[in-house]
Amino acid sequence: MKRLLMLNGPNLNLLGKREPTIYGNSGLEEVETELRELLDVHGWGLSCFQSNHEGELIDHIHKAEGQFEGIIFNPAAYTHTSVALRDAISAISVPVIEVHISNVHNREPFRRESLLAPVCWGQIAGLGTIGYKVAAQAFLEAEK
Ligand code: DHK
Repeated sequence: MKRLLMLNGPNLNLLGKREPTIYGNSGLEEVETELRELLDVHGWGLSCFQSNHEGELIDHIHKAEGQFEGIIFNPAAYTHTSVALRDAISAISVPVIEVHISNVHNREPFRRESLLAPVCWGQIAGLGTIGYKVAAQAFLEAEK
């Protein structure tokens, strides 16, 4: 069975409660369930992992090698700071799509830079939690 990994970084465990005007009202579990349902229709599986710790995200990226067709990754604040996550993505051959719920380009200037986007297949920002589904759709299309 083809499978995707959805990774979410720091503070995204608070999705739905955290700054809802920016990140929306849906909780992470709800987003995961909807994504699982979408993939299920196509016969694909989904694994999900959220962590507030950089090293745990790195470990999951390493372990993804050979296990998944793609990774949907919202690195949250690590997007703008983490050379270690960038190196982890570069170290594996599984394609990664970086997802941001908010439009990082119309917020504080420090959110405009992503250290990870240059080593990802693509980046989605500003579509709310729909962005995770758009990323899944891209992997489904690419594997047709
Ligand atoms: C989530 C965060 O937690 C921020 O640190 C990023 C991203 C943006 C998002 O839009 O999903 O800057």
